[in-house]
Amino acid sequence: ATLIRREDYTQPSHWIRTVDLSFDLDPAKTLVINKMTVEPNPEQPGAPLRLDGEDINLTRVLVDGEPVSFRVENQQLVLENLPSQAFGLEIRTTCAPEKNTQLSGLYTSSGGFFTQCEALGFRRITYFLDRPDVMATYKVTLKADKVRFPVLLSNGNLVEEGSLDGGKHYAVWEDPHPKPSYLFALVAANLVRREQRVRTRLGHEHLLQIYVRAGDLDKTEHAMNSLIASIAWDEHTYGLSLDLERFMIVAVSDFNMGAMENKGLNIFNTKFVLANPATATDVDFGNVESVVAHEYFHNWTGNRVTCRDWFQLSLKEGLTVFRDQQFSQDMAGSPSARAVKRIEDVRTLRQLQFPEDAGPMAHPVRPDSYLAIDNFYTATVYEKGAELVRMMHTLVGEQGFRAGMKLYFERHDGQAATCDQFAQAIADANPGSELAQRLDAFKRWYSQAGTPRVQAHGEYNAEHRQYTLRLTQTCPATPGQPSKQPFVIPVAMGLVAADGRNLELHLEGEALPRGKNTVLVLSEAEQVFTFVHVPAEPVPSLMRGFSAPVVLETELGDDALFTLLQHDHDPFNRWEAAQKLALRRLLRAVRTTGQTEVDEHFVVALRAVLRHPELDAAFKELVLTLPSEGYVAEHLEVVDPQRIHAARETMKLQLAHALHDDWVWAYEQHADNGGYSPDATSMGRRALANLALGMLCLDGATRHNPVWVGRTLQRFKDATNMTDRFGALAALVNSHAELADQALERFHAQYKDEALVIDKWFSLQAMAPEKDGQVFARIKALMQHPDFTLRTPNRARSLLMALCQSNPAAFHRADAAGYVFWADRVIEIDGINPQLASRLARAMDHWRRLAEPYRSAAQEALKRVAAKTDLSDDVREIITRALQ
Ligand code: HT7
Ligand code: ZN
Repeated sequence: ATLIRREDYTQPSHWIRTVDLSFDLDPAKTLVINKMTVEPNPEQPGAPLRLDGEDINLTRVLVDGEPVSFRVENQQLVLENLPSQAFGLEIRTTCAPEKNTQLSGLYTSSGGFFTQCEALGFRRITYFLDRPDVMATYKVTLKADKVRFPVLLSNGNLVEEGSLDGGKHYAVWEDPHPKPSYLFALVAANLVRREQRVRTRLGHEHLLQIYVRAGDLDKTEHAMNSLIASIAWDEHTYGLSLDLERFMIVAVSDFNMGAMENKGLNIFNTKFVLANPATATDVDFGNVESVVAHEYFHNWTGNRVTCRDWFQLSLKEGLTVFRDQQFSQDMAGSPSARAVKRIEDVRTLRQLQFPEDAGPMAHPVRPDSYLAIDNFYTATVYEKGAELVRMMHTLVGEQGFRAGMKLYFERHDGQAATCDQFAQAIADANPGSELAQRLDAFKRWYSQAGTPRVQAHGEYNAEHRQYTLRLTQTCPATPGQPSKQPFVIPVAMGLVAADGRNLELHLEGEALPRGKNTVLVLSEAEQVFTFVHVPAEPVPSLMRGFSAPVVLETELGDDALFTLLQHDHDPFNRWEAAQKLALRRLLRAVRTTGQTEVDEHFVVALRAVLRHPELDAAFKELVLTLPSEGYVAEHLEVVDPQRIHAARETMKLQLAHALHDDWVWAYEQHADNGGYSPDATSMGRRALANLALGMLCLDGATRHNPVWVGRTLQRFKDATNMTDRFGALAALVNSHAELADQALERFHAQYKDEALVIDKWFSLQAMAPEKDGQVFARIKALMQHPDFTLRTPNRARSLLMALCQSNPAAFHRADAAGYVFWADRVIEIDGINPQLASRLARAMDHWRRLAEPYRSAAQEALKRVAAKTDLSDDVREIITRALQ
């Protein structure tokens, strides 16, 4: 395995312009004939052609129809003395899809054939220049048994189909758009479809199709609606239209990630396409909407303009996440629902990306090197990458950003581009903007890893009615980057008076006030901003809407936070104030007695939010949900997962007691029993009702009061949709109520044939709050359940990721059993599916910050995995970094 470095990028020795691929599909032995037209790159005359290949058997190589000499070295087919002009190259190989448990390349799932080529899967299908800057047009012929594989799909347009001898049939597909190999796809399976013809604003007709297994057709309506909404949104928002006559989505149950944006033939993990009210929760509905949109938006940001090399991954992923977040906000509608979506996105960033930036896997949004690129499909590249785009948007404004996108496509449509070129286009379209003025400094966000800290210190001068805000920034060292240069940080902010007024913002030296909300740009290590005509000492509301991916270290006391919670115009900062108040109390408990004591002031403030006549239910649910154990850990130098768990569980229980009557009120007001609709308001009501039920059930179970536990079981039985049924089940399981086992059994029996629901059943049990080791014991027992398998990633994740990533108190055990279990599973899964194994391996990223005895035991487990000589590059890279 060799380390690949960004600075080593060179153009390919040759360009491949056309590809004519033919597949004779057989699960045991598929024959692939690949006929290419190849042009030498004039920049590298006479260079040999090195084609990538992995786990395939080479049977023939012809140049312009003639056999030639070749050699295979380091998984590359090397051809020398090639013609100096364009030539034809034909390569025949075979592969064994049914043996492909890695799910990269061509594999079988539920008896059908599917492909996954990003990032390096195409080389597992045929020898190729498997890199994103080599773009070709493809013609694909598929041959397969007609009965077993009645549906034959590939990218582009169907140009021919028919029957063949021996019970086979064939289909020929042509994709007119040049594309990199990672966007190639084929499907051959027994599927049914929902389809719809749509006419866009420009008057073009398109055929939209969603292919699923026969029993799943009734779960495709939401995905179809989401696709139609995405098409309309991209046309309306960015003037980007669908450039294909036919756009297909196919669902597959064995898939390493969420979905894949193959040109015109998106392949989806079933989890992110199938949803109906009876089997999917509101969260699932939201995920389907955003993943369908995400993959569709890639058609422009990723496919029409792709990445020059894999270091530029965030060019397509960060931008497309930003676009899907914008879309989901627009779909949510009201300002309050938009804020809820923003809070959820920030919560995800903090839960996944902040820890990544603070650990051994910290890397810039545009990484500098990798061993296995699959390890860099990270929260940093995706979620932090989206925050970078969002900051550009903030610095140039809505219209400026659209102009920047327009220029980006004018310049780079049909090309393989870089992150620098994207930022340049946005800046060039907005000359004079804060971004254009500081572009070089802004681009440090792409090259410097780590989460910057912003400290704010405010002083009010009553005599001069001035408020001075001193902002400073620092950034912790990350692997390979001991010191950092200042970042360009947009600080959206306002000033809130103690009586709740949001004040006019008038900066010293400026002729006019800026209104009640403005953006300061912090670009130095320290800057001072002076506000004039400030009538009374204000509370600063900083980083409104989370305007930059930083940690704001506030000096605000509880009273100031209570003021923001009550009065801030910015809903994000209202929520943030509540989080800070809870976090402060949790940290105090963890650092001292281990037990929280919630004070009356805090309870009163939460009650005021819960009972507020105007706030939305969804927002209330977010405010009343305590920071996660992982988020608390982020704020500690030495982490004792058991202490954090105890502190958070105690606080939850105290809030369950203290707000009992309020929870009853909230439940009764919001627990509708009417028809299901996946709109933001109804989802918010269900979320709050379920939170309230969880608290009431916890209170009841702890006090041995059967009333609410019994009502919860009844609700579980009577529920008319999965959100409510699962919410009630979760309330029983999470409170360790005696009735929980009975409900779990019933749930399993009811949904035994619904794989995605059974995944939920596993993960609910794996994520239950640990109590006396019962949860860990149950997870081990569930590994033996007849429905459990490590071969289907969704199922494996439902138990293992749930334990190792999402249930710190069950995982980090004083007897080290969690770590032993982790090491065994990483090794076992690595032999099946290295991508899945390396995701699980990351559960130990933060072992160095653990308190003893966890730290030493974790290190021992890591060393045991490292000692295996036959680890995949994927797992080796993660383990090596962790131990460095
Ligand atoms: N662009 C897609 C990435 C992806 C992927 C990467 C590695 C291995 C398997 C994979 N499946 C999909 C998904 C996306 O971001 O849209
Ligand atoms: Zn993507």
